[in-house]
Amino acid sequence: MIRPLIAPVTFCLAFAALVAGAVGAPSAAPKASASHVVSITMPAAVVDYKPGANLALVQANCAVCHGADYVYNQPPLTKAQWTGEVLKMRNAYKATIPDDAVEKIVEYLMAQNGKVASAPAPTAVVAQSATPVPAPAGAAAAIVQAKGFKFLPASLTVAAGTTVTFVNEDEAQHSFTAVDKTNGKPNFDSGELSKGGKWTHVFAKAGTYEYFCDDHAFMKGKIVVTAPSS
Ligand code: HEC
Ligand SMILES: [Cu+2]
Repeated sequence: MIRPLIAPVTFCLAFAALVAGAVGAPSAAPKASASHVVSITMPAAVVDYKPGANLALVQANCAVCHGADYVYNQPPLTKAQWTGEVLKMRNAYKATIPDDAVEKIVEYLMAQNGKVASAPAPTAVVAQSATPVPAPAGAAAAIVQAKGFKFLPASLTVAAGTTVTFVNEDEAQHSFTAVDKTNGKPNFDSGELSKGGKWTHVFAKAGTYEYFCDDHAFMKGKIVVTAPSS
């Protein structure tokens, strides 16, 4: 459903030509190859990221590999889908995006090309407005990782209504499993996730949810869900 573009191919060719030019330069005909290199510079006319909150983070983390057209050519995506895209860049394409940048980048992407989920949007269904609008409170997203046989962050506090994405970054399988102590039933359970596997859960009700890994009982974490502020 998501169509990639051909930009990376162009980029790779241009890059290869640049490298070839640079390698050739010292030995043979320096002047000729120098002008050759200039003629190969990448077209700067690719689509730019538009102004908005956290723009700098996006430029620093996303512009390395491809242009902003990748973002603007998508249909509007929901917050969960944008979070998935950013995590995919990291898991599948090895983008080095710091954990604390993911949520902010997703905020930016939502403001640029986001689809507000039609489900429980409490107050403002922020319609297409020219100026970027901060995501409505209550439709927030957060991420928890299983990494190095630990949950990161081990304790996460979110407002009710937040979608939490659980991601396994380890080679080993992990699960995110919470059991209701009063009746022994699962509060939530991601099931086994392999490396790169992710699972999302919407925390609708306030409360403290302690969870563990089914395979590694020493892995423990908790999600504290606070009542909606409205
Ligand atoms: C390490 C390189 C790299 C970085 C950094 C990177 N991407 Fe990508 N991105 C890719 C590759 C590779 C593709 C797939 C290209 C293809 O198939 O033509 C892609 C594709 C996409 C697509 C198209 C949909 C899809 O899933 O294929 C979107 C949207 C996207 N990237 C957004 C982003 C955003 C937002 C960031 C910054 C948070 C980012 N990318 C950072 C490498 C990267
Ligand atoms: Cu585990």
